[in-house]
Amino acid sequence: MDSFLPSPDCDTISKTYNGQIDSHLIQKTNEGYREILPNLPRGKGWMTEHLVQYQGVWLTPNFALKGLMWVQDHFKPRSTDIFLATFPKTGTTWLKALTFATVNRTRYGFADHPLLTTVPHGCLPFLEACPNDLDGFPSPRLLSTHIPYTLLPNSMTVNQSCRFVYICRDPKDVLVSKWLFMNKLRPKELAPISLEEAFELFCQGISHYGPYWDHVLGYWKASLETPEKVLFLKYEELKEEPSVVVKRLGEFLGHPFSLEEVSKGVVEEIVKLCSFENLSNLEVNKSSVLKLSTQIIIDNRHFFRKGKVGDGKSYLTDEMIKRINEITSEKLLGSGLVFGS
Ligand code: PAP
Repeated sequence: MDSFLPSPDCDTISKTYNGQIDSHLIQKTNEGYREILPNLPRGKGWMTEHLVQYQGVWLTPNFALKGLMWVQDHFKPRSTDIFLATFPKTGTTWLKALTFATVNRTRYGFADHPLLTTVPHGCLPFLEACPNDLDGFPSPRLLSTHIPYTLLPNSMTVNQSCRFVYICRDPKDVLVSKWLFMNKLRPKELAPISLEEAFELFCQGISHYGPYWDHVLGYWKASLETPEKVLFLKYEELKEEPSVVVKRLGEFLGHPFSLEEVSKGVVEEIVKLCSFENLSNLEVNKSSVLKLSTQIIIDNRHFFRKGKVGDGKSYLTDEMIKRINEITSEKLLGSGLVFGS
């Protein structure tokens, strides 16, 4: 199978969104975008000055909103597509690495694996960022998205047998990881946002692709209704028992590990290759950058901070922890989904 997809040409993507490549469909999305933008509710941004609320979700007014509108209007899914769906800072980088390594395990040796020289985000394209490029990609396509399940077009969720792998994480760790990350990316002319401010915004749901709890619940419910289509994972479980989760991942993706592979330690090799310790110490992840658009260029090292469970609590006051736990219990009540304390 041929799943190693080259990193999208992000310069092209950004030109596309800026209207410099004059495709009819891009123009249509841009027209719709210009029409709705002025009337959308605004909230304070974490990385950009503002976020806007569209169909109940908070998005950056340029990149994320246009990306969502494009996907809803024009994306053509294939029944073989596999999407890694995440809310930012819940384990996207790790899940990308594990999925890529699992699906391509017969193709690459562990000594000269693409993940040793390419940031996981470069191995697996971001759906919202590459509208023009995807048609030419071979099947099965491995793509990632931050779009909430409920906002995906029916062509992805109902009419096709696309599969989704979702990973969630304790909201306290998501909040703190996100706050530290976004302040690094926030332009110098905007004052950094304080933890108190970030906390308030997060609790009100005003964060990229937020509210967080709605995002999680959308995929959680879909995983209960159609478990063959949506695999729901937790960052904490992955930390606790990575080999068990990787085996589940292989099974779900239609690449189950054989007894021989298990006895030869292939699962453990994948876990080791994709571990925080390994990836964060690679030269490419210490010194290269990811160009998501002409405006958004991110140092790869920012995707690897601590990679720990429970680190959020060391930044938050007892009062903050209590409040966020209460919101979480309230929002998840009756869903069957729980996070640790
Ligand atoms: P993104 O949304 O910007 O892609 P994402 O990868 O979802 O970020 O989340 C980053 C978090 O995952 C960071 O958590 P921290 O801030 O609490 O440390 C990052 O350190 C962690 N992370 C990245 N790679 C790994 C990995 N291989 N194993 C475990 N955690 C990881």
